[in-house]
Amino acid sequence: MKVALTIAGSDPTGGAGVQADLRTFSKFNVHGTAVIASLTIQSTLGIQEVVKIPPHLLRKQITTLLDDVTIHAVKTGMLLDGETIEIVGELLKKYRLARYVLDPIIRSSTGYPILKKDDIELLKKTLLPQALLVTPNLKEAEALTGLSVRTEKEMERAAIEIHALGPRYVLVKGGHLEGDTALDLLVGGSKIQRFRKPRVHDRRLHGAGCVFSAAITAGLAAGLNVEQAVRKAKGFVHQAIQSAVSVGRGRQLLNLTLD
Ligand code: PXL
Repeated sequence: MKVALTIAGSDPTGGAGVQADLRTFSKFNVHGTAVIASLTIQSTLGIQEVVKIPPHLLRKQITTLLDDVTIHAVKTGMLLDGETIEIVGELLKKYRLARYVLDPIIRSSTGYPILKKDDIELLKKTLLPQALLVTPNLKEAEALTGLSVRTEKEMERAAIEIHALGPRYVLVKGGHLEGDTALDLLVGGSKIQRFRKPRVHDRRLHGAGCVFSAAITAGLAAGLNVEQAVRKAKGFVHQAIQSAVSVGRGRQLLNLTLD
């Protein structure tokens, strides 16, 4: 059995965070393991509070699991501060986790701030160089580069700049671009590739980024290369968005129950 690991936040709605990651791993027939790095208190209406897991418990969760279980691919999601980032960076290295997808969560979809300026710098220094793939959305690409990232041209420039920081591949997600196409741009392996799907209008969503990076991670665990994993994940996310579900009064969640 292939095994994927998520090191991320807990989201009680099930739409994002480890809950969504585990369900996504299952859809790809990969066994899911999960280390909780932060707790969010939230509903579909937004985040009330976030709290980090104490560093010694984060470390112990990871070392206890990894001393036993072989992990074929790993993703990180909501890491709340510098101390958390340092521990994750150190342990990714120690356990030589090569198939690593970094979802650089800097703000939540509802605008709740997650990482401070210094934390972003630390993430760039300690996690980015270890990543096989990093998956910023437009806002995260702006925060990582200091550039404006609002057009296809600007996405390309930002992706190249982030690539120079050390990850093997960069996927800049253009889901929030203006227009009728959801364009994602993949830089790495000495080329630039574009992945397009028609935008699904009128959906205010929660968790799309988490599900996308989890789906890519599952594909990598199953043995796909980065390009294949991104293509398959994009199709999966597109379908899950098309049939998004309302379970509360706020944002819709991706439908992870499809056959
Ligand atoms: O969408 C980013 C995100 C990631 N992880 C957790 C979250 C959120 C957004 O709310 O709650 C746990």
